[in-house]
Amino acid sequence: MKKYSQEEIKEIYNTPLLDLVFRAAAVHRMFFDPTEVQVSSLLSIKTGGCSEDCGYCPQSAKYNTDVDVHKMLAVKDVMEAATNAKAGGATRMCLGAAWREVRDNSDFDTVLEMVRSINDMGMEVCCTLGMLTESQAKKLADAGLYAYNHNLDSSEDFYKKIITTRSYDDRLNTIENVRKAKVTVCCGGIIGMGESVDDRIKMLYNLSNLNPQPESVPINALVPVEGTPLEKNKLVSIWEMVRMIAVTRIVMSKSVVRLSAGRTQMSLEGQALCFLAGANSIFAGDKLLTTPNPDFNEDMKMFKLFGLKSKEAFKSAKEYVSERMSS
Ligand code: SAM
Ligand code: DTB
Ligand code: SF4
Repeated sequence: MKKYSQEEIKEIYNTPLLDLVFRAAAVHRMFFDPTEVQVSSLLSIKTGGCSEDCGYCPQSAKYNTDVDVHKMLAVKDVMEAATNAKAGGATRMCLGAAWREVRDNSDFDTVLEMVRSINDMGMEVCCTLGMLTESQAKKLADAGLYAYNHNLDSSEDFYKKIITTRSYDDRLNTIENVRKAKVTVCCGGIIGMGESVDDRIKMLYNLSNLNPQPESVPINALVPVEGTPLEKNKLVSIWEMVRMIAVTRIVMSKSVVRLSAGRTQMSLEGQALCFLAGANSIFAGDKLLTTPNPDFNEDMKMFKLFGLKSKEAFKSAKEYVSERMSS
């Protein structure tokens, strides 16, 4: 896999937009069927009251937002959500908890049970629970976890301006623990927080130089939420989103690139350009963790209009998890 320097990534980033999309679309076709989009469903299993101060996040206890704080959901409610998501064509169930880090307590045991049950249903399971130790990552792997989401979110310098309660190195450390447990890595970032183009380039450099590269890369457009420090941020322009997706596709050509938060702010035409530029995954369902997402039926109409289909996946996911368990 070619590794790009920061200068090279900058040069790619600054390519005239339509040339850039053309180039990214060509790379996309070398490694993927461009008609297939992997559909994930996202569920918040523990909402709000988080001790971190991530400036973008409505779930931080430091900000006064409209989010209803909720303790852990019951396993049966999560199973019901997973069953509905699978029936709708989702192949991955992503469970999010507003935790700074995982603690070895009964809530974690419940998460492990959720992971086991969803894996048994034949869906890929992804968790995003904050920081993890190596032994916690191993426990999740043994329960059948397919992927762990932990984003770098921005450059190291900009990160310090957005979050003070943990460091970039803490993030990298958790990613390393996930790797050691042989769970696949889902790691990306957000644009629209007030970062510079150089911050975006540095983030893409850091992501693409993880070894191995993350299997999936979510690109989120900030959803500005009232009560958070970034509530007044201007919505990110679709052209910046298309550019970001295209560069991500070129520098991490074998990774699944997820057009993540912010789709309710985008037109169909804008999303079409994102798919053309190499996005090949979305979150479906009318809610992300706490903020709205497009209606599921509208997304299916969009797929039909664009000639896209939900990727069947999982064949290899179940194999991957069982091979890992026996190795
Ligand atoms: N607590 C865990 C953590 O911080 O890793 C997991 C949940 S956290 C909500 C997962 C990711 O959601 C963040 O890393 C960030 O990229 C994204 N996110 C959170 N709030 C967002 C917002 N308002 N707009 C766009 N993306 C957001
Ligand atoms: C990611 O990168 N985006 C998703 C997922 N990983 C967990 C979360 C988006 C959250 C948007 C704000 C919210 O709904 O609370
Ligand atoms: Fe907590 Fe994660 Fe939100 Fe940060 S992004 S406040 S760690 S839930």
